[in-house]
Amino acid sequence: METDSILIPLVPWAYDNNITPYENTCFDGEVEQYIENEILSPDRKIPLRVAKCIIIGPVSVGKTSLIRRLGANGYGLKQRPTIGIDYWVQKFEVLGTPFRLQIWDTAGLERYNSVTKSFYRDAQIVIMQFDLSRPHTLNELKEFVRDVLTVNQEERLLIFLVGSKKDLISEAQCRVLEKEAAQVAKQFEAEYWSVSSLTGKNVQNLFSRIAALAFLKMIKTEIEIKESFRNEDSRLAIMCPEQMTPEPPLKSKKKFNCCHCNIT
Ligand SMILES: Nc1nc2c(ncn2[C@@H]2O[C@H](COP(=O)(O)OP(=O)(O)O)[C@@H](O)[C@H]2O)c(=O)[nH]1
Ligand SMILES: [Mg+2]
Repeated sequence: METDSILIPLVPWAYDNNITPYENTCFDGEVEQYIENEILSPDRKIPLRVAKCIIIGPVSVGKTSLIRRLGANGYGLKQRPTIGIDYWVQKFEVLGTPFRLQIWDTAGLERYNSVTKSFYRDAQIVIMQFDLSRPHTLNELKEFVRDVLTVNQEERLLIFLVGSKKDLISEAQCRVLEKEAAQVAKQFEAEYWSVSSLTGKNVQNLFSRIAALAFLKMIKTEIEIKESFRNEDSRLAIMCPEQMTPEPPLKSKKKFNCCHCNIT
């Protein structure tokens, strides 16, 4: 185990089970079995699974602070500065399997409306962030989301709507804003979270939930692909003997292979 990883033995709870399209999600028997047999089997090298997570939203809603707060918890978050875009890597260990979230930040480019397509491209997770202490930022978010969806296919994305700076508002104000946010979350099929990067409230829970759902989605896709190969193999094995046109007799006795049929 890597010492600086966040451990995820179970899928963490959603912030509010009524504001998520991913309710009742868990690591089921099929996933556990796949991990045990295909990933953690001693004779296999474990490939590193990485998911790209982008954080979008208006200037000053606290995007950079959210990532920094995750790093400040003392886990293995590393900053990788690039031109115009920063990305950080957070290590996780999900059900004993190493997993990484690559978290991309716009590095202030949103100010000039010049976030490039490469920022959005191939993202598996989108965090749409607004500032609970400036409710108009919730509406401003919609424009950013449109850009993401034009570059990525919607069904590939896990979407999270995050209201930040919870420490600046009262519980009563928070409840009102969460009702509004729930409607936007529904519109984009997103899961909602209220967080504070100042106090750290819910920051690690949010990213653990993101990592668990992203990992689960990746493993489910791997299982599906493996299943489809297995089905294709058995289909070919059935088709092969009947579809072979008889070969003329061979002069020398030679062995050759056709799919899975050994014909001598
Ligand atoms: N009180 C409070 N201030 C915050 C919080 N998160 C960020 N800020 C402040 O909001 C301002 C903008 O934050 P920043 O992370 O740079 O926003 P970005 O432009 O979206 O990356 C900074 O002054 C932060 O200190 C929070 O959770 N609570
Ligand atoms: Mg920033």
